[in-house]
Amino acid sequence: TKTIGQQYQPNWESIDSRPIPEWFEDAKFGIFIHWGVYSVPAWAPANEDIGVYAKYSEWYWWRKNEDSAAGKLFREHHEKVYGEQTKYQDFVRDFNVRYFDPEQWAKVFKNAGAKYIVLTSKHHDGFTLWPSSQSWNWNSVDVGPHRDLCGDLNKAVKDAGLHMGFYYSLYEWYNPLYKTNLEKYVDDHMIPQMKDLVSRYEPDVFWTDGEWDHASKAWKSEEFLAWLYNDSPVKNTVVVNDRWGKETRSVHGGFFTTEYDLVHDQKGVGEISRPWEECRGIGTSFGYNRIEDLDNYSTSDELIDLLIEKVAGGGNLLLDIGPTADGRIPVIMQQRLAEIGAWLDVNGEAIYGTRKWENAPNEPQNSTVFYTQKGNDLYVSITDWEDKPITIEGVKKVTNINLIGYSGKVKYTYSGQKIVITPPALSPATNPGNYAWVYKLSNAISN
Ligand code: FUL
Repeated sequence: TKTIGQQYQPNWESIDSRPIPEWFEDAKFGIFIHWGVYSVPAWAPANEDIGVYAKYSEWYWWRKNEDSAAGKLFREHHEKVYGEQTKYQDFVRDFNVRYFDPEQWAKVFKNAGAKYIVLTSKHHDGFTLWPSSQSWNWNSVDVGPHRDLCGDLNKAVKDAGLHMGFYYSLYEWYNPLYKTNLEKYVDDHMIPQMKDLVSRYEPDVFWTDGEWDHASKAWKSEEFLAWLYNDSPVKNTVVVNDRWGKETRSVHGGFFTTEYDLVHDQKGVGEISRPWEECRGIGTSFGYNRIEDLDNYSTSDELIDLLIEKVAGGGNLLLDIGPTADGRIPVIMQQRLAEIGAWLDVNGEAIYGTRKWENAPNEPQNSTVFYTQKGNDLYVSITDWEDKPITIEGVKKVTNINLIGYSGKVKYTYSGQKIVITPPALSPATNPGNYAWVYKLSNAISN
């Protein structure tokens, strides 16, 4: 079997044999950031019945030119607010990031309990958040903020002790070279940009996207990954996803991705055998959408349950935030992150460094009981408190059961590999927290 740090060949068989650095599976919770020129109009028809993708505000430029029901809504909005003459490129003037404070952002992320960050270095509009010489006059140093946003956040996030990563879109909607000469685009634009990003900022996650127009051969993904794994400064730590060509999702690359629970492949999430990661926004968009209100946002309770559910299924959660064009993380997003962090402060041991419990029963869709394991210990997370007994089957005679954060004793019975827990009567003074509760079953698992 292969180990990290050995030589890989530029073909999928070899690339796929590289183990995914363990830090990623242990991390469980990351924060995704969609931030760019689209944060200026910051709009999508969140409340229309138009499907998941048409509610993404970062697609503004494309949608406004699209001949579709969603396109019509974007156009109407654009013409009404900005006038037909206003071009998407004009928005860059207002992408001023005036209040962007990378240390404050990093503090928010750290307090949220996130272990890694993924920032859009370049979305499908081609605008780069670093001074890319391949993206002359369409990057955040030449125009708009006049700041190296990738560099500034990279430093703050790493100083806070978190892993830093970049999202990078392979394709660009309106780059003339992309349309007319794909090979030249890949050789002279895309690959140099990717190598530049990796060499400058040494990210631990390289999260590609926008791969669907072409097969991985055309993108030269295998060559790039061989370079990344053999010769780059992050060859021992870097983790990548599965978006490397129209045939690669849930098939090739590093961890598999789902997005608002959608899987872009032939197999489906149930059969996923590699580490995987679900990404989604707190609301219906990745980029900031100014028309979303409280009804569009998931509650802290829902987000904590989502994290528990994904981790119990063996996955990570990459929860997205959309900062504003003037560089602020909307306070409601900060509040959600803070509550997740407060819950993790108490219950994090049931999340970080755990793995899916292989003996977990097939619970129904609406189950409120979730399992993770670490060593010989089993964690049972309850997303809705109920006073009735909880039965867990297929376990050894445990040495102890406790409710994390609660100092009282937990009563249980054991017989025939079956444990029945009687939930303690919690009072406001003894309740360890809100939203979800975790029983730790010490030595419930035999190896
Ligand atoms: C998608 C993109 O098209 C969305 O805009 C977003 O970046 C999401 C994470 O990936 O495929």
